[in-house]
Order: sequence, then C-alpha cells, then structure tokens
Amino acid sequence: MAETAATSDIRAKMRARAKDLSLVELWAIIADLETKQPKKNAEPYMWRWDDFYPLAQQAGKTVPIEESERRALLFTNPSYYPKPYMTATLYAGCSLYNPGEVAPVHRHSPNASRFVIQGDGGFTTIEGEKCMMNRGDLIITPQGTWHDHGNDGKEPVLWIDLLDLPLVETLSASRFEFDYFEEGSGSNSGERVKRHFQTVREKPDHSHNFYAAGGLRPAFGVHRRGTGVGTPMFVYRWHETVAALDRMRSYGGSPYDGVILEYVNPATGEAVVPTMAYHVQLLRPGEETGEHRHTASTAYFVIEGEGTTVIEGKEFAWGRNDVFAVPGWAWHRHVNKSAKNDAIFYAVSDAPTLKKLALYREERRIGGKVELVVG
Ligand code: GTQ
Repeated sequence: MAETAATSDIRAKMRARAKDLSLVELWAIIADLETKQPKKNAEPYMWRWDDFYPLAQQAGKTVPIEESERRALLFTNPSYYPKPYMTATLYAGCSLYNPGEVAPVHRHSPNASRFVIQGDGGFTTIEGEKCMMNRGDLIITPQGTWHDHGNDGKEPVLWIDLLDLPLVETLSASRFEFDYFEEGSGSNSGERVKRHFQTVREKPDHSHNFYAAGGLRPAFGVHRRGTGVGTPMFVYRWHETVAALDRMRSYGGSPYDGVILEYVNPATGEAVVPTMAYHVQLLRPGEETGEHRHTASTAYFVIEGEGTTVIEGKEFAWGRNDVFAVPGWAWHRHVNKSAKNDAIFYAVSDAPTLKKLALYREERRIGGKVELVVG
C-alpha cells in the first residue's frame, strides 16, 4: 500500500491525534525499539578525585549535615542528570562527615553499602552492631537493616555510598523509614520508645570476629540479622581483603579482571545482597586484561595505582580515588600502566540482578573477533 498525498495527510492527523491520546505509533519508533544489540542507556564516565575532593571539602565547611542528614555528592551519569543514577541500576556518592557529625537511624528498601576512602573515626551502627570504619573497609547494609552513621574521630571522614536505588525506583519499590523504636528501659520498660540512634547491643567487631575466617563457617548462632535478606557479615576489613589478594597474586586470575575476589555472604557463599555483586580486584604491574562486554553495569573506585580503562574505544586514565562507570553492554579492558606498582579496584556490579532475570549476556573480543561467553 503506497503512501499517497491523501494518506499522508490522514497520517499526519493520526499522529497528532495519537499524541493527544498518549498513544505512540510503533511504526514511528520501531528502529529505536527493536535493536539487534542491547542499548547503552548510560555513558562511560569518570569523576576525578582532584575535581570532586575540593568540592566535598567546601560542602563540609558550608553545608550543615542537618540539611540532608547525610552530606553527599552523587556521581551522576550525564545521561540521567540530574537524576542521581550512575548507571541504569546503580547509585553512587561520596559522603563527608566532620568530627562529631551524625546521621540519625533509618532504613530503606534499596540495598546499600559504604567503602571508606579516608578518615579513621567513622562508624555505622547496623542492627545494633557499631562498625568502626577505616580506609578500604566495606560496610554492607542489606535492604531493611536499620543503620545510623557518625564520626568519632578528629578529621573528616569520607566514604563511597553505593545503592541499587535506581533499580528499586524503576520497580516502584523504593521506600525509606525514619521512625525507629526500641524497648524502653527503667521507668519506660515494656514500652516502645522512639530513638534517633540505635543502642549498641552486639560485641565490638562482631561481624569480623564471627565471619572473617573464610572457609570456617560458625556452626552455632543464627545467620540471620535484620530482615534476613543479604549477608549477616556487615563489615569486610581491608587488612583481610588485601592479604587475600596478595596470597593470590601468582595465580592467573580472570582474563578480564585480573585477580578478582567477590565479597560474599559467609553463611551461604552468595552475593552479599540480592541485586549487586561487590568485588575487589588486583591488576599486577603491567597487567593488561582482555576485552569484554556484558549486560551488567559496573561502578569502579580506584583504591590504588595508575592506569587506563578503555571503554567503547575511549581511554579513561585513572589514579588513586578516581571513580568511573562502565554502563551495560560497553566494551572495556583495563591496563595497569605501572611496571612496578599494583593497581587495585573496588568494583560493584548489578550482575546478580541480570542473572536472576536470565538477562545476563557476555561477549569477548579477541583480535577483532567477537565471541559469545554467556547468553
Ligand atoms: O548513608 O545511609 O547516599 O541511606 C543514600 C541513602 C546514603 C546512608 C545515601 C542512604 C545513605
């Protein structure tokens, strides 16, 4: 059926009428809808420490913590700006707490985490465990766990917040709660009392003492804390992590990620939360990885070292404390540019979500040839 002057006039009217009725004509958008490859709905992007640290310091001096309870700058992908999404599923920010500052207790349906950048006195209290935080420590607050934060030290503390908030918002399931109650004591005993901070009820460093021996699962106690979703180990200490990486440095490692370790639930061996996988990875001096792409998106934080990550053909040169995003289905490979020093990343991806939904797909490219790895 050829388009004539008469039909084209009708079609223009139809298009306008469809718009009024909030109807989209499939024939107008089909090329963008039925793509042969997954679409990249976020950009590869990097935030340099030298750029964001001065801004964080200024915010620390001028923005009262009470203004938002947690003072953070959010690494926002230009594709989503000003919606604070680093990728389609991941939210990441850098929080700063001055000495004495606190964030009152709250909980939420997004899964959340902190990775400490600097400062020694930071803490998060999670389900009654006060977790002290030092550089490189990872603190997990699975969905629905009560948590409050503060800085008991003498210098500002900074950490990276990472949440699956964009995913949870997209699913219309994001919920925050600030009304926290505890059993009263003394004259209030038997009553429920609203509190702004949790009473500490676990031994110091419980998570570490109970769970840090990999391969030795406590055969007593209940491996269920908070809502029972996610890991019962809330803190992963840097000295353990870096020692494990070092013990494995002579192994081949992953062709795409070097020596890569996943932080897991020590009771089940599964990802620490249902939606995201947390990793630390070591690129040995001079190491260059193979190139791949997968439907999972990844947030990277450079713990140490200098090098480049080539994402979709573009070179991102990184150094200590830089942050970058690799969106889903973007080709990428990493290079440790130093002949002497290690490079270490903290990397968080939404792969568990893609895998649970049977949407994880991965390809590699070797010598210009593309091969399916998973999918
Ligand atoms: O520190 O608990 O950036 O609950 C967003 C939500 C930080 C936190 C964020 C949060 C937190």
